[in-house]
Amino acid sequence: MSSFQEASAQPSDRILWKNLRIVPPGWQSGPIPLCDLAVEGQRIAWLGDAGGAPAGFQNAQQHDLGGALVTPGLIDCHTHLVHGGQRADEFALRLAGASYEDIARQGGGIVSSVRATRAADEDSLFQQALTRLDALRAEGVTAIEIKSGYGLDLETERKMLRVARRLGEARPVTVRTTFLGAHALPPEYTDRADDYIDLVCNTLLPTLHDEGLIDAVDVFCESIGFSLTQAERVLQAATQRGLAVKMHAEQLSLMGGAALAAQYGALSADHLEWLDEAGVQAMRHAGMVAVLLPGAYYFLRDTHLPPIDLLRRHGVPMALATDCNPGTSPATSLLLMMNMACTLFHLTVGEALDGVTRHAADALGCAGVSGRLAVGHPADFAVWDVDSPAELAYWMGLPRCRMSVRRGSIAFQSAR
Ligand code: DI6
Ligand code: FE
Repeated sequence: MSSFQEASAQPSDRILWKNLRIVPPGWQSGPIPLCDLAVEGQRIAWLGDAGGAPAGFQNAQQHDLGGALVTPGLIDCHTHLVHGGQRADEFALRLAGASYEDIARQGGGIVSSVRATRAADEDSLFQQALTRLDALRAEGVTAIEIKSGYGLDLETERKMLRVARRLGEARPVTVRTTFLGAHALPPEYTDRADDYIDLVCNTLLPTLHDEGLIDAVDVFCESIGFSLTQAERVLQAATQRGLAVKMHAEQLSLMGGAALAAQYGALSADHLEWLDEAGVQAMRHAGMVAVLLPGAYYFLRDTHLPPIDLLRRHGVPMALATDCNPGTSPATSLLLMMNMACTLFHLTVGEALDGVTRHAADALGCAGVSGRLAVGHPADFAVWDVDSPAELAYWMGLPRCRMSVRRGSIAFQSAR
């Protein structure tokens, strides 16, 4: 894998990518015309009919893609990629009948990952996360959001966010960090949730933001997480500092978190299995993205579907993400999430593809990523060894990504 770093160190100034077929947004069916794509530095400089590039690119370095399908680089817009250890034993307990909430209330669940994350040193956390990141990158991922939230104290939240930043330096991938201090109540604050929210708002958030470690702020608003009132305090503290906000909302019950997030101009509300029509409308009016996490739905054997038809009807864009985390979605395949979104949530292939490209970019506030292939946008794209875009959501595990390009340079190349 280290060869990619070398390959991407210096973007060649001008490159002409020839004979590709760019899957259009919202693809339904039908043939896709051949085109060429010219890159200058890190951005797309020209896009058009095969053979029609401006004279200035005719002598540029050229790569013939032989008619391959190309999509924007995939974007995983909701992950807990950095965490210590794993929770396979808890999975076994759930198979034997315990519920996720039971386990959380008995001191397992998120808090057991907090213990493991606190105990791990920074390099070990980095190595564990790097393995997961490389699995995602091998499927065309060029941008990823990474949350904190398994530290729940200053030192460990800082360690997690530093690891997230380091991952973005070690690999050619855009990393956006999200501070999720309000993920769970740390054991030392048992029965003192409001005091912990004080710590989050008055110490953790301002300190880590001043250290340049936070791009956005998230809250787990849930019966086993934080109340609406507590969540609102975190949103206030974040927006007062000009930080973008988002929320884990309506995953296990309808609490009104999505509507609250809308009042604060959130980028997204995520999970949303129990979202109602009022929440959908609030999200629409606030211009939010609905981030769907089919891996968690599947792994918890949930049966309560998110309101896909309401989201469609009200025009709320739907993004998809892995939610990669040790408790509810130990998933490192965004393509598998597309498959699950189609089979479990009844998304179309075009919706699933938009969900891991342009809508995922919007869920990140677009900062540095676009999820769209257009002139002036970052040259982030993935090249696929498939005949039809439907194959991207069809295979369950077959490696199909030939290569990815991020900011104009090759970021991943398959060994095939
Ligand atoms: N929702 C989730 O799906 C994860 N966090 C959250 O707020 C689960 C985290 C875990 O179980 O470790
Ligand atoms: Fe999550």
